Amino acid sequence: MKELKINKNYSLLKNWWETIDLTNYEKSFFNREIISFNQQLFRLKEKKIRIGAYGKSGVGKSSVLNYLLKEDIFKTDIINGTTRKIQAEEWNIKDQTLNSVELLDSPGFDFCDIKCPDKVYSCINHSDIILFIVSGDLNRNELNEIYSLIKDGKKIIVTLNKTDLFNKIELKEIIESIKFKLPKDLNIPIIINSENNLKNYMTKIINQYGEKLLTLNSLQSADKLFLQIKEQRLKKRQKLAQSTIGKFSTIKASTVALNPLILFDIAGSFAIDTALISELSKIYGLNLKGESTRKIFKNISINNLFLGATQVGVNISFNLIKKVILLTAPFTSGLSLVPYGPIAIIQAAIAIHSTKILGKLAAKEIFKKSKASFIEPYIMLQNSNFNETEIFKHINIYLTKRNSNNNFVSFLP
Ligand SMILES: Nc1nc2c(ncn2[C@@H]2O[C@H](COP(=O)(O)OP(=O)(O)OP(=O)(O)O)[C@@H](O)[C@H]2O)c(=O)[nH]1
Ligand SMILES: [Mg+2]
Repeated sequence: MKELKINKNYSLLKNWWETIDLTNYEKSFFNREIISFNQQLFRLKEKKIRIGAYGKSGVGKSSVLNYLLKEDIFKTDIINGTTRKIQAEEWNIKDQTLNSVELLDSPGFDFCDIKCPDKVYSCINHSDIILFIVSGDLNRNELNEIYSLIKDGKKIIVTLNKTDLFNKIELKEIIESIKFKLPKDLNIPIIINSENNLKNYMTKIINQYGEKLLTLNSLQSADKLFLQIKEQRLKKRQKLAQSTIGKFSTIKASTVALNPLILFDIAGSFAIDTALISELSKIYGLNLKGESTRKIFKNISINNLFLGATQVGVNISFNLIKKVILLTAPFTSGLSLVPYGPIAIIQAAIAIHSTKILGKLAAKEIFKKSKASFIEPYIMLQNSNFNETEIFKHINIYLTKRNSNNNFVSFLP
């Protein structure tokens, strides 16, 4: 049964990824993220979980991993900055569902001589579990790093190393202080690295939840990448949509201004409005026609009656003035055209203004329609059953943060 679930998620994700259809520009722009995600997808397929060690220089990251491996694989030294780049090693533990466990060693985040600190963070950020290693109470920098990992929705296990340097009372105080500094609602585990404590804890977590942590992290990585791609696409479309709306408002303004004697041409203006909606829908990849554009138009008109009320009022009063001018024209023999100039200009201005509003609202409607049309990693993540234990609280944090940060409205015209 368990086997099936990871396979199913893998094929869903893979199929989704194939529908994204990246442009060459996107491929080069998101190159690093795409590589990382492909690796994540590969690890999901191979059922290979990744655990990354992260922390300050010299806290004993390499030593802790060697302790788990029961072998001195990673170089350790009393001098800070021993580890200069990310290194991986396989950890053989007995597990029924996962095929392998990969341990990742990293340079200290505070070590000033690393070539690409961003790359280290990003690499660690793609781990399914992060062992945040400390050798005493948390300082401000460590806390900042932990908080950004939390914000990124990562699963963190704080590991307290070098415990032999403290007596029992000191150790208790340190743990209390760390607990106090960490967010209470997340219940981040603090595990002491002594004897087989960490190894037993990690083995248990991996055996019980490894498969799920790997799957959820893959969905999360997909969602993060998708958000970035989506944002960039929306920004590009925003420019195109803005110029299209501009073009249509000019057309409308000129028809109104060219035809000043005809009272606001509702049929003509409706044709322009629906053509605009249809153009906008093409920009947002929906390609709406006939009935659907009319529906959007109707939705907007009904929803925004109040918003447009003042406009309608202005229109009516100008139309009245026009009517009066028209009626009086034969008697004044053309004199009535004198005050007509400014009215045409105002009407044109109203046409521009209302077309812009219509365009903006239509884009919002079209964007709403274009959203939930296929299986997205976000929907898969939301529908996953991860509420049952304390282990997956980071996913809830991720989903909450994601929804408050990404409404995309600011990227619409
Ligand atoms: N007393 C004590 N020393 C330790 C412990 N673990 C590691 N050390 C020592 O701490 C020093 C640094 O250990 P490393 O494992 O190289 O630390 P690191 O975090 O990988 O350091 P960088 O790679 O430089 O960032 C070494 O001299 C280790 O022998 C421990 O549990 N107790
Ligand atoms: Mg090291």
